[in-house]
Amino acid sequence: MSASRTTLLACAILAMTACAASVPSDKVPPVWVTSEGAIVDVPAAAPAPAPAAMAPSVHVAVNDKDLVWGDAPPFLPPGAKAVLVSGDPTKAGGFVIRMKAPAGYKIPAHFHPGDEAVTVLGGTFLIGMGDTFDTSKMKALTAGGYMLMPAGHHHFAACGAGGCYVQVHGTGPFGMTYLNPADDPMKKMH
Ligand SMILES: [Cu+2]
Repeated sequence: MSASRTTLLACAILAMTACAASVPSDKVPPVWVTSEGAIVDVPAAAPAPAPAAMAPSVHVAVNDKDLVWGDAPPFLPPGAKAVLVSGDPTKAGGFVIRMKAPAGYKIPAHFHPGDEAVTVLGGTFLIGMGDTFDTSKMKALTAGGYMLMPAGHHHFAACGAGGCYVQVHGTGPFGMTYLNPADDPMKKMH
């Protein structure tokens, strides 16, 4: 890491007023600091416009208590409740889902066509990577915890003590493929 990057990292961690003295504000490029403390430059150029095929965004501002819950979609094992907070997972574009399930709820090994991001809102969410469900390989995430599962990565999940309440976001179209077809709840329905 270069000296200037080290300075930027320190600036990002300290209060902004502490940085103003050492780095003129007009010389500090916009940066993000990652979860591991790395610096990511924010490009000066504007992002490319969204593809025309993408579903238009719709304004959402909702409190947790006002969400209307239903049974989770049938591609998830039964027992979970879910609500689509924004977007449409069946179309191109961003979506946000919330899901609640009781302690002991399990999702067998599977993968998705796009990245899957999970933010834990309550309880304990257990996540593991690999081709078969293995409790010993799982990490427990609690409220405020976050997980990003890259597209195509094999993983499995469960709810720990207190059940789990998670927010899932990603970019559609969303899909779910179970590594063992016998685990697919859609197939079990027929
Ligand atoms: Cu998943």
